[in-house]
Amino acid sequence: MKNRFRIALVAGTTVAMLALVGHASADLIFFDDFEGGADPAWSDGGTDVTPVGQREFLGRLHDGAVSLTLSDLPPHTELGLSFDLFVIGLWDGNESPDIWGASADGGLPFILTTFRNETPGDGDGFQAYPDFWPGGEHPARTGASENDTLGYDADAVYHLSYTIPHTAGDVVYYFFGFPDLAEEDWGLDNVSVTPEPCTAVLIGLGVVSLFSRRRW
Ligand SMILES: [Ca+2]
Ligand SMILES: [Ca+2]
Ligand SMILES: [Ca+2]
Repeated sequence: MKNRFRIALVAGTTVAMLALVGHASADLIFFDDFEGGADPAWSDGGTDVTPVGQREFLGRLHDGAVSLTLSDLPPHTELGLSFDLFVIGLWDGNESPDIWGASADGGLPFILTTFRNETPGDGDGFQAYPDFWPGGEHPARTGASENDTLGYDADAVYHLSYTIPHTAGDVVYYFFGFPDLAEEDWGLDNVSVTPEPCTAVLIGLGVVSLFSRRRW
């Protein structure tokens, strides 16, 4: 009974510490809000400022890709990426299709989808997001965190987060879009990269080893 109690105590303490420390010390290794210009880690550092709110962002981009290269990453098993995607202009979703995606290290895209910016009632077309394209059929602007806040003819902001298995010391993220018309553009803002797990796992292991040592 004593041993069982001790094991339960160790497990409980470890889980609690993991939750606490893991939350507090997610070691952010990259953040760019593009205010004052883009970080040199971007392949194309051109920025623009939104007509409303004067938010500086990476773009405006049209057909093509931009990459983010990060080196000397701390030890990790997963990489978390989050960013705001600006969808600018009257994107047509599945109709064109107006495709947007992102991938890492030349692997398969972790997002490959379409966006549609028509206002509800303007036509009956769909966008694939939040699903992959082809496949999803959702109303325009589904999942957008902001609508028409940037000051363009039509715009939407999507806050996107993806975690991928990853162990290498370097990473190259690719962001690409292929809307077909000149007035359909996109941009990125508030891009962050976080390696997981962080130091929490090491601290958790330390707690376990401390308790087993006391037992002997
Ligand atoms: Ca910004
Ligand atoms: Ca269009
Ligand atoms: Ca289009």
